[in-house]
Amino acid sequence: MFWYIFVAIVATASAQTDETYRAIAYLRSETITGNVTFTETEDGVRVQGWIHGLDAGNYGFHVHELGDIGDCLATGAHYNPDDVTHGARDNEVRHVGDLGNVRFEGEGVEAVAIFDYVDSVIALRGRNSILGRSLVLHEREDDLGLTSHEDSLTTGNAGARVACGVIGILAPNGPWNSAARFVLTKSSLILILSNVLANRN
Ligand SMILES: *[C@@H]1O[C@H](CO)[C@@H](O)[C@H](O)[C@H]1NC(C)=O
Ligand SMILES: [Cu+2]
Repeated sequence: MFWYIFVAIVATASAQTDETYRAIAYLRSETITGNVTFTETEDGVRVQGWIHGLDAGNYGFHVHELGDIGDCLATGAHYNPDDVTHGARDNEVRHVGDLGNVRFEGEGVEAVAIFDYVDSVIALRGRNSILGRSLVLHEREDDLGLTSHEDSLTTGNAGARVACGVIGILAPNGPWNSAARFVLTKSSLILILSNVLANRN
């Protein structure tokens, strides 16, 4: 009987959670325009972006801890719930928010950064969730914790913040809390009750 109840609950819950979870951030300043989407996949979060407005080169790119974009300084430090040192995106030891650099390519004002990768550390739900925090683009290259500069192991010495945007919900527009998504429907209730009755001695 419990097996049937379990199956009915799982079937009901999963029927409502098959939509892909996605978030979006827009980067805006006087000169910079960009958008970055974050999509849950089996291997992590897929990060896809397009940013325009800086010369060709590498620029530090991080998730900062707060969604306060009163100005980009108000976004606080890199999101770092494990309180570890700064590193590259593919380092074992890194801030959750360490997304390394974005690379702009092209001539002069035509330069754009276009990227598409999966990061296995950031998440859209749970402890490493970046939702409601912010995405920050810096004026310089992030040294990925590899130089002797005093800021290398905290900020990558990436300098000032040239654009920032809040990471917000793109989809689904319903509740994101799976516990709150479980609704006892009439059909699952009938299934449960019929199994209770069938197993009664
Ligand atoms: C992001 O920017 C690109 C380039 O302008 C555009 O094609 C795309 O539709 C934008 N995506 C969103 C979600 O705004
Ligand atoms: Cu940063």
